[in-house]
Amino acid sequence: CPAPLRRNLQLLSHDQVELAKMLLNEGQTHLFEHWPEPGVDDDKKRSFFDQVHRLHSSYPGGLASYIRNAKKLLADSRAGKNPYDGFTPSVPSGEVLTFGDDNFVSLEATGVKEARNAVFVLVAGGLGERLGYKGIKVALPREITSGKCFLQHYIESILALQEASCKMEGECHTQIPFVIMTSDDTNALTIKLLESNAYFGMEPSQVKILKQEKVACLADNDARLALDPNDMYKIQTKPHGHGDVHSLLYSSGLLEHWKSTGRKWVLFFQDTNGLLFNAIPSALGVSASKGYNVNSLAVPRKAKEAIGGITKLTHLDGRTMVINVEYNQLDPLLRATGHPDGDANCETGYSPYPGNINQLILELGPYIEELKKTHGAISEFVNPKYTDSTKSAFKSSTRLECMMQDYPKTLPPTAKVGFTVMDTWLAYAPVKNNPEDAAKVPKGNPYHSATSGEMAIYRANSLILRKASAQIADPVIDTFNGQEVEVWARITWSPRWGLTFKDVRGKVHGNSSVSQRSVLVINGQNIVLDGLSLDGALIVNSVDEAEVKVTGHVENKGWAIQHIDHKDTSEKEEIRIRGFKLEKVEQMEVNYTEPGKHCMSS
Ligand code: UGB
Repeated sequence: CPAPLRRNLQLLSHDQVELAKMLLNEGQTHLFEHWPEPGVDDDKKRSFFDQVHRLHSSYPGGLASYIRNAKKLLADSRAGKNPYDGFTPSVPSGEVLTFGDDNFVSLEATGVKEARNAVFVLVAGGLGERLGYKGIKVALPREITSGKCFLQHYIESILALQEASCKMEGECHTQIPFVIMTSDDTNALTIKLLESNAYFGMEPSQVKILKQEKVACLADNDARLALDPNDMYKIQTKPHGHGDVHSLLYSSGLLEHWKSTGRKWVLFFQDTNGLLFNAIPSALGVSASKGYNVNSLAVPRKAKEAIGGITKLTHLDGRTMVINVEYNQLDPLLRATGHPDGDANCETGYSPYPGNINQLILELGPYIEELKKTHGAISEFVNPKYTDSTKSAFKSSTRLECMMQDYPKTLPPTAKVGFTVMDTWLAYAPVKNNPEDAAKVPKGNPYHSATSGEMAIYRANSLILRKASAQIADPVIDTFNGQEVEVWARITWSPRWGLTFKDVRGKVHGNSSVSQRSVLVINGQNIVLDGLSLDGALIVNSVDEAEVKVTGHVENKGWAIQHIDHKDTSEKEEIRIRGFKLEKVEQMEVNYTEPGKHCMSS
């Protein structure tokens, strides 16, 4: 025991002394070397142990395990050990769905039926450093035509699934649980967003917030914990990654509770994919019909795109697994195993490895069994930035990280691990990159920006309506914030209107048309487009009990798209990162507040 600590022992409780012993056993003497005599900074010394206690209790196996894991991973990293040593990658086979065909429609029906046995988990602890947005990402408008934020859209989608699923099964009391994983960076703002919007219509008791703790930073190859340069009684911490969601769910006791209430599926999703719920019903249908313990959603991936590749890995000893290989590791792995071009597109123009969109559907029973063994610990990695090639010192402190999609790594070979590939236009349009970085994305690769994320929603809705045989005009090409995108009619609807393709098909008749400059907002469940010819802006709102037929020719000046620059600080940040805003010149807005049949004809 170093002398400065020994002199202060009287200040510490029994539990704190035990924590101190653990730290000393793990080579952390330096944490106490600067401690002054008792009487100086005593409160700070105690609060140091409060933090140590938090770091210890929030990591599976405690802080000693964290330090030991770190020592091993740092030694491997220094030795240049490849985490995929002994594994050969190959292209896996999975379910490939075609939007709108009979198989898709039937899987959607199965998925909606299963939804009442599901729970949803949103990982929203990331600050979105790549996007550079100051607020929380789930508060960003998904699109600015309706102005609804991502969180509102997710909640409305879950409620729409709940309602449709219960209706199918002839019951009305099931509430689909919704968990949001936050972090210190996002927790308060997420709660504020929910509370100030009455949980967007969800029962507050349906929503559970689980806050992930950061992990201790590591100062050197011996895994000595880094002290905060501004506070020598504080260990520096950084986020551990979205993989924390598994240990948090395990320690929360929620999994057992869900099991006891008949839940069967846990669906994980990320913070800013505005198209995701187009894919949920059919993907859940795949999980149920194939009996998958793990089902990852995937889309065709452009080589070098910053999304992981789903890969089959075969070890020299015969083991195989189908797993996400992260984007920064796929290229070196391929090069090291006889593919001199590395991560490259094949003749289809895409990488042969489907892109992981980090939407996972896990079967609850096997998930609980696995977590009983691992307590939710996920295989970790470390990514230190070394000062030079001797790899003996770091430029800045590092930490262990983990990813939620690495969950299958510990599963036995008997586990049924599959994946489902869908069209990108239907299922994936995340908002991750700031305008400057997006503008530098090589031509043909997705921007993953606020601009492309919003335009993708109009495109998807237009293509869905086209498939339902409405006549939707071709898009025009325009450039916003240096990104060339297709601009389709600004069509948006509430999730209860168009939850599945079958729903949309039943509400759109072939004789309806929408011009490219139009805006169409549909808010209500029983609204049917029948003989509508739209050239302008139309907003239709209705209560559930109303049945509204929308017909006739609607023409007005509509809403114009105005270019703005992302550097124009006179515009709000959530608007200028898109590079455009809407000038609402003229529109027709109709509200049906009374039950019964109505016909909207201009
Ligand atoms: N997140 C947390 O909740 N906590 C954390 O500590 C960190 C993040 P990023 P990333 O689909 O586009 C992932 O940063 O990690 C949340 C997959 O790894 O947006 O670079 C955060 O709030 C990759 O394989 O993504 O890449 C957000 O909701 C690929 O699938 C989510 O985790 C890629 O996403 C993802 O965080 C993708």
